[in-house]
Amino acid sequence: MDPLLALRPWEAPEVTSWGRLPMNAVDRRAGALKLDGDWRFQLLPAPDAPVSDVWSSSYVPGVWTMQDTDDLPQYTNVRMPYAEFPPQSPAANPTGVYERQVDVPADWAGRRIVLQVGAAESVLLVHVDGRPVGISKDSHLAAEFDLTGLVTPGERTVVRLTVVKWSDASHIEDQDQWWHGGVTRSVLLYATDPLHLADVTVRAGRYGELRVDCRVRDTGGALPDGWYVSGELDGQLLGQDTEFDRINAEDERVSDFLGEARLRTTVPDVRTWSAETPELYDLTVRLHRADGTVADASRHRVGFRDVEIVGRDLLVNGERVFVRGVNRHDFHPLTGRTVSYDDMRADLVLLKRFGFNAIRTAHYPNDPALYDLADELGFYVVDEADIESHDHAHEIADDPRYLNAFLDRVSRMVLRDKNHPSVIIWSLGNESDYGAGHDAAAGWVRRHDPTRPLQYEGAAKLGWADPGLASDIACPMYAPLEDCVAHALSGEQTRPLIQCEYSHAMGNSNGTLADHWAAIESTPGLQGGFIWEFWDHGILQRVNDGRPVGRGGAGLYEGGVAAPGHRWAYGGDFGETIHDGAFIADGVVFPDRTPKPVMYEHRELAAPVRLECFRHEGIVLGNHQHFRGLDWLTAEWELSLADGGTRTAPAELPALRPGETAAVPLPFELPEDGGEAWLTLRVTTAGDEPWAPRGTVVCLPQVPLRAAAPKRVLPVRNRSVEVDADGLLLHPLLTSAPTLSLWRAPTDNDELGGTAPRWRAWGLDALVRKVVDVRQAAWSVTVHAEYASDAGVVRHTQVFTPVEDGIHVEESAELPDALADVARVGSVFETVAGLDLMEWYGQGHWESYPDRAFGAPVGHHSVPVDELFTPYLRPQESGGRHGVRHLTLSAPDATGLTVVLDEPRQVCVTRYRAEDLTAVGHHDEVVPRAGCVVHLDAAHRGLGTASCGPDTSPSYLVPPGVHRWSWTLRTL
Ligand code: IPT
Repeated sequence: MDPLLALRPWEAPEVTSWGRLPMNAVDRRAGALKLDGDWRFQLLPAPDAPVSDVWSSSYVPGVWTMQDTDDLPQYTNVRMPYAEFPPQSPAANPTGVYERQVDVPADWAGRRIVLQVGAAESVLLVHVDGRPVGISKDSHLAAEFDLTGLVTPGERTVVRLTVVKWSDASHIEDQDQWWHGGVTRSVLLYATDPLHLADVTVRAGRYGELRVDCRVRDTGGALPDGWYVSGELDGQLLGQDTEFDRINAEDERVSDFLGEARLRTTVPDVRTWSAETPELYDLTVRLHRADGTVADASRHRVGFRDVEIVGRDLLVNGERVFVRGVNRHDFHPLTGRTVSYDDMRADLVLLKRFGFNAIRTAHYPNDPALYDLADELGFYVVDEADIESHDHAHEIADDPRYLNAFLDRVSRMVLRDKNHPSVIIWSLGNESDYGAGHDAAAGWVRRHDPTRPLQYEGAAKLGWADPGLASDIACPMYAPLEDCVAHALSGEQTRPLIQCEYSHAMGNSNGTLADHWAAIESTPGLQGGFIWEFWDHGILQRVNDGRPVGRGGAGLYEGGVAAPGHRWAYGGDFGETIHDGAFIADGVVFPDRTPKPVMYEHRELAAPVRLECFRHEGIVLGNHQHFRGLDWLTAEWELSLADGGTRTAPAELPALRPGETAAVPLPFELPEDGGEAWLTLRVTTAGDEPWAPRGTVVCLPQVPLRAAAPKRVLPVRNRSVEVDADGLLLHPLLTSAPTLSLWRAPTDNDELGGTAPRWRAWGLDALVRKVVDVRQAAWSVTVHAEYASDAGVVRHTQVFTPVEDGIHVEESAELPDALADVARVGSVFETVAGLDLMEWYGQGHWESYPDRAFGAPVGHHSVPVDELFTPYLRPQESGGRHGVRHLTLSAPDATGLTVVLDEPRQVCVTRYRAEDLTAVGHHDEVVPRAGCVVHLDAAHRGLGTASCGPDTSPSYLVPPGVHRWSWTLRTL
């Protein structure tokens, strides 16, 4: 029997690898043979099933679960998709066998030849020409195998990769994402001289000090005499650290088999690296033979920066930086897990444009290119090891059989990523309880890399002030904001509090993000956090046969929406019986990377330039960055008058250092008329940034200049209002008269947080209106109606009064005390077809809700009705606009209607009734109505984040009692 199979490594947690080379930070991508492309492939029902002669093909890098096999993606969060207890796997264990021929270049004769498999999940067995080569686990890090002597330069060789899907390792790769199987990153074959750089460690500090530690080996055996290393930094030669050599020699630490050398320099006037100023230097390290010829070389991009924790502050280059982070998974709607360089770049560019400066690589090390991009574009990275044993966390954390795997995964990540300036914190993994395995791994990291702090949420659970050995940071997840503030004020805080996950972005969510940031920026000890998460992991699926579309699907989606005949699949959509539904759709971007409205909220919260209104003498402008001036920005003033349109004027940004403010004169003479007035500073990039072309909006800070004057309603006596026998308003532009609405299509937060089930129990989803009384006065009509809920009767009054060109509607609703927390109190009506454009004065133009309205500036906005709606993966309440003062719905021939509200209100205009959305699970199932469904809300519940974490705060709830609102309806 094959010795690799005989070991049954898929049920042996002690076996983390066999025949695998040690991890290192030498980049071998340049000059390597890329073995990507179609490989011969067959899928076996189990790892020990016989390999047949029947081959199909599979694309590498890629997962077979997204290609043409019957093993489809499955989504589970915490629970394992099978019942076997660790370290066991199910007997039905899909195993992919990949094979291809490789022509080994003839000029590699005499060289060391290495195969690198970028990533494979979850167990990789390697054979070459039928001979066993090695085994590797750790699905998100590369495995290298020395093929020297096994392959012959100038000849053709057959490489076989056998990938077992389920294993003991699956129990520690139980992350909240789709389960797949395959080879997910590129496969390379490269050659080096037998005398080679085994590893290079670069340390570069903010005062320009650079130290490069090299490890040298020779596969031939003992090192040849006279080898030495040299280094060059942006053309400047580095010096040999002779002190290091002397101490090594005196201590007799010099070895014949392991060469160690250290290079040093100090760069004067160094340009330091930070997320705002990602300055990089080019370093080349060369390994020479005694005659000076170069045996090996390694290139690195070096960022000079310091990270340290002082007291309860995390400092980058001595500055307490705010961590505006997001959790990012490797995801793509067509490939499942495999992401290209362009994909990663597009992810990071988008994050930069929306004010993010940090990434937690949830929950495993990412492709090496991601760290290069983070160095280059400027991100702080929490690099997380591939350990999540969520379903069996307690058993595994102290299980000695898994100890080796913990150490292996954490140490390999550190060995690979230690030279990246972007990596500022190591993370021991996610959701794996806390045990001796973590402390062992923490010990290894502290010894190997004392230059970075370490975090682990499972340890922080012990107590934020004292999380044991495994965390230098209090890094809870989804902690209530009050608790964070209380901790920071308690006098007991010992370390920075940076939430590793917060503000769960499932569906229409991220309520109270602005409250978080107000607290973070004003409370010493709080420094930020990482939003959960970047992606909605919807897989593009054909509706007719239920199969993933796969790599060929580019162009089958746009603006967050799948093309007709397709949809974004979530848990259960591939026929899985064990799954966790739409919980996989919880990102700040759609599966095609279209930003959700929360991105605009975030962009404004991260604004580098802020405004404060300074009475009438001027505007105070502040630089809210940590390291940069304002010279990279340009700006324009916009004055927006409720009754007078928008005016613009060029703005001069003062020269301000980080943290400084300056008063600037009011750029406009405020006109006497025009009503309510707001001043916006439209801030854009002054030149091309690596992540944004010149003119990209960076932020839109805003201050109010003048409040609205009280509105007067003048009844006209020569006209009347028509209502039917039930007291329902008759109006030529309305197909459904205004009635009371207390319900919204539940958001994911409403459902999972338990509010929607309560609303249903009260009967709010199916309230029946009963007219009590219709009273016709001289010129107005008063209608009393009742809506009987299971928590008591809601009384609703409408008074319709004719006014110039229209009808004024005054409403009140009285909610019994038991209806303590409803979705909304307001009017809903429907219009005739053809009113396709909405223009309004209020917040916008993107979607906003009471607790997610910081980033939507007040102004005049205009959006086609079809585009008001946000197509969250599971249809739910969406499309709302906060703080609307007046709106117009018009047809192309300029007919239509106007609504003027008594005060800024939450308004929602879409093509859908709440019940249309509630009835379906995906967007392809919901049919838009021809007319508009219009909600005008006296009160609307905040969104919160209760699908995972805190609900909205009490101030955003809709209280019982009497609500009053009024509005005027006019025909255009
Ligand atoms: C937390 C997980 O770390 C993350 O992977 C994801 O599942 C998130 O929640 C929810 O989407 S764990 C949760 C039990 C708090």
